[in-house]
Amino acid sequence: MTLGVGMVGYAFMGAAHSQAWRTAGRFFDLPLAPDMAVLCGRDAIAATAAAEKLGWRDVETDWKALLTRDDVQLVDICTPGDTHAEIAVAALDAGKHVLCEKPLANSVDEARAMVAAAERARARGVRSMVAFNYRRVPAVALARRLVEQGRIGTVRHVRATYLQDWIVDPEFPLVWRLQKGRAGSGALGDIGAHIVDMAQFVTGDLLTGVSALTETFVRERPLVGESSGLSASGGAGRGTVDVDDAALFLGRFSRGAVASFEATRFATGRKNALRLEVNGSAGSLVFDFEAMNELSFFNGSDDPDTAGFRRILVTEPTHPYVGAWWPPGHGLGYEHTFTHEVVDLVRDLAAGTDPTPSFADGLQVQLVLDAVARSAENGSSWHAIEEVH
Ligand code: SOE
Repeated sequence: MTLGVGMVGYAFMGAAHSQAWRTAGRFFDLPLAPDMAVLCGRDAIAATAAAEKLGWRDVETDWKALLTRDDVQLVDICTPGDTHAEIAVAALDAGKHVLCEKPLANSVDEARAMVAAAERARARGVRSMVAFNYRRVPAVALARRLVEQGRIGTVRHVRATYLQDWIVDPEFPLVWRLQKGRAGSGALGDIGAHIVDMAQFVTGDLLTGVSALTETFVRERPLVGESSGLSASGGAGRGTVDVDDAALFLGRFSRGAVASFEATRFATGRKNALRLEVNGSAGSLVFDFEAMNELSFFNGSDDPDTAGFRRILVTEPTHPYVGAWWPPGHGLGYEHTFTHEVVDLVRDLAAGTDPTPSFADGLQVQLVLDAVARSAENGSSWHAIEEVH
């Protein structure tokens, strides 16, 4: 039996999801065979070329056409955040399963509407998932397993950073990720969402409150393409940046752990540096995406003479997902996380179980992002420090 997929959007995430749909059934035993039926993009010529390159059979230029195609049972949303809610709600109401890229939406209200649609659809056996792919890094899934087993005891500290530097150049143009109307926020929603979800996933706990600051270092950038007319700021071909370049926040988890988060696009030299450290009463775990096949583990009950962070090579067949790929020691990459996401989704659809992370999980992250933005806006907890002369 096949699962017909229609994908909307074909840029970075579209390419990553296409690779996942192409490979999932070739490395994992799946109860449904993904059929890459149709790619949807507004520009017919570009979408046709992308479909050819990425392996999609047909092309549509209007996403609404996917909702009436008999060869589409699942809509995969790989578009900027400003279209997630409209497409997901319509697809679910039309009886199509939905995989939606992160963050779930650009606002809490949109996310709530998506959760409501997901719950309506679930009652009819139509399911949904939000694509926080880093949950499916084997080392991250192992970290969650170890925390669940109590191997680090009670969680005291969570320390998460996601550092990039792709817009340090002030002449980098005002692309959609830098426009609030398209992306909802800047680094906060784009990469901050990942570390919020990962921290909650690994600890199995939820944030109950945050205190935050955000910063926009470069407030005007060149406009891109046809929009390079007079900009809001008056300069020819330049536009105002209305999103955060960096977001830093402190948080508390429901079971008492305290946390620090940093998401920035101005960590010069850091390209996609995602790191999570969890300190517990009996040990610690550290995941570093730049060494994504490893997990560092400190066992507090080790002999002090020989204690230290142990480097676990997460490539054994007993580790999550790894057994389907290569022999121990060979390792996986960023793209494999999307394949694992699709594998779990397809297995849930065939079993009639709810995929995770759910839209409700996505809403929970959206609530954290919203709290961070509100805290940063009103600076409620900020205490200025006088300068000693
Ligand atoms: C940002 O540049 C970005 O592409 C995110 O949008 C992705 O979610 C992340 O996996 C890589 O960086």
